[in-house]
Amino acid sequence: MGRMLSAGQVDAYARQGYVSPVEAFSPRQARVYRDLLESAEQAGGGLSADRRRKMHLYLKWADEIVRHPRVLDAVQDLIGPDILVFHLTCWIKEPCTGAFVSWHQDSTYFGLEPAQHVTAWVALSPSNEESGCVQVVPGSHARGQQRHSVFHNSMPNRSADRRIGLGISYIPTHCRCDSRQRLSASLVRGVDRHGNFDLDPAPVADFDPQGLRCHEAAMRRWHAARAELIPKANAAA
Ligand SMILES: O=C(O)CCC(=O)C(=O)O
Repeated sequence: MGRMLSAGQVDAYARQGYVSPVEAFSPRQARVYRDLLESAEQAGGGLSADRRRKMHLYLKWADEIVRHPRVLDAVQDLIGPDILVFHLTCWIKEPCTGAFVSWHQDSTYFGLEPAQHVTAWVALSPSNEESGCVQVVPGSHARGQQRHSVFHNSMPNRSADRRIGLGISYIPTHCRCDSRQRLSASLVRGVDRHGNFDLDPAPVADFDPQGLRCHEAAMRRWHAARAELIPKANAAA
């Protein structure tokens, strides 16, 4: 028995590459976070693609989610006590729209060594087949890096509500990124004894100027690293 996950769930994760569902907080709390997201969308005149990434660097409530004890307890059961947030994407699908995410492996873009990241997909609205939830090929995590069309995706949102989730990618501090571009990350639990990333500060308030500067700098580095890593991963596959 771990801090949050049962032995059976840890075992299922090792075999299948995912464990679901895990209750981090109540639907009422998820609604509070959703309202905060929607206020941020209004305040920012909509959120650009980059502002939907690593939003924990400039939105205090998003920082609260990435440090949520129940989320971190579940992640700790899988990757140990010293934990960084490597990346975050806010995945929004508007109601009754055709947008979908094609089959892919996050490791193509992440370049992590060892490839030990765990993504907590934290739902802020109902995520199910109708609304286009994430689908996973069980056991595909054990097949290494592939060139094409593997191993998770999500279909269009056919429901009447927005489908909103935060995909938070956590790594143990001993992971390093195989890009010349040095990246930043957020230490959310434990100690960083490895120094493989520059550590980002937590925001003091939503949209505070220091948080926004930190977010912009982190995204510049992220794009530079992606431009190196994607061709490299495809060439190696
Ligand atoms: O939320 C989605 O629809 C896709 C999520 C995803 O592909 C990911 O987290 O890598």
